[in-house]
Amino acid sequence: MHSTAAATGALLTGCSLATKRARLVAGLSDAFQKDFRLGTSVKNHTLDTTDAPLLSLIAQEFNAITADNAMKWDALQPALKVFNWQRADQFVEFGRRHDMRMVGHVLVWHKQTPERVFRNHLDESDTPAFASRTQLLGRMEDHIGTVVDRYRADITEWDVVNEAIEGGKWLKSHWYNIIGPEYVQYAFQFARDANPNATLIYNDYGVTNPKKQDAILDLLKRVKKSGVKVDGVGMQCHLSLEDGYPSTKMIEQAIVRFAREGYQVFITELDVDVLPRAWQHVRQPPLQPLHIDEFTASEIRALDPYAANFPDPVSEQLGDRYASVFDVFMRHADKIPRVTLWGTSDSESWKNNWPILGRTNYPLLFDHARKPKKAYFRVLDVAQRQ
Ligand code: 9MR
Repeated sequence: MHSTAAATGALLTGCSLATKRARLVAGLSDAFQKDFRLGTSVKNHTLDTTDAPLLSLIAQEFNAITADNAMKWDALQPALKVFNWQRADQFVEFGRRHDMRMVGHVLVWHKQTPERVFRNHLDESDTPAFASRTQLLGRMEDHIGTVVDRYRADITEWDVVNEAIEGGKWLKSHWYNIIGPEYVQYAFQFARDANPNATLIYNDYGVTNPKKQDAILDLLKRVKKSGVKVDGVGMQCHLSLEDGYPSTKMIEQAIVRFAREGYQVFITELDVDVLPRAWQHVRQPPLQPLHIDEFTASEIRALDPYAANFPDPVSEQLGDRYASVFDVFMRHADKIPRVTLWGTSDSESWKNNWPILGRTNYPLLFDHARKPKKAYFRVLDVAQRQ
């Protein structure tokens, strides 16, 4: 099905870690075929420009895809009852052509949802009053029903609700404030009604924090009690090299805990930030990042240290980190149906622009020139050691 040329070329030229067996592997996802699906996210830009080399690399190396922005509310329903399917259709067409598992991301989130969704449309003032609970539930039902039904035959895994918990508490989003905590169970109910056979996931970041786990498990218990089934928990896994947080052990504990509670565990947005965290530089509120050019020369050296090149020792460290988390995923492959990276090549990563705009980051498995990195071969090595 896939052409083997690209990966074979990569393996032959890429790294001494490639074993003889590695040369026989068509792509990274093939190496994990017996363990879990290996996915990546696809950017709007990639779909808009039909970036053929990147799309063929994706088809070569991965067997699952998530649209990083094309299926968010603002993309699919920019104005009330006005749907725009163009990009999402392209995404699905690509997945279909390559027989990939397609993940719908995301039905209900507080971000990338037009403010008007939460407002009373009959109120024509500049700052219209909030929608009523009934109005908002109606819009949610309409959005979820329309979207899930349209892609019923192709999208069998949905991130239904994203990031409802902050720290150990409910995030006070418009969804929460207008509908109450039941908004989560309604979202799952509407998705289930629209596609009873789909795998429905609750997705969140920072889930290695035990307080956050408690809150997520409470949330899931509420949904279960209401008679609605949630199939899985999505652990985003945006990791950092700087302080090794969260530790591999914490990641493992989270996987084991969610699985013990009866949920499949999906690794949904894996990447490893190699730059200093720099959160202190985000303007708050409203979480506005500064551009790296706004800093002094010495600050730039500290905050964006690898702008010219990615030093070997750091590349090794990145490889170690990837190898250790994939070791854990392999040990728990019976609980994990899919591991998805949040992007393919370093140049497409959101981590180049967050929490500072315009830095040069190296969080993924393919470098800025789309060549496989040491980390790629370390991950491949984990697959082949078993
Ligand atoms: O990758 C997405 C990036 O292009 C967007 O600017 C960003 C804005 O909200 O969302 C990114 O994806 C997020 C995902 O949808 C949910 N988890 C966190 C991801 C990184 O911010």
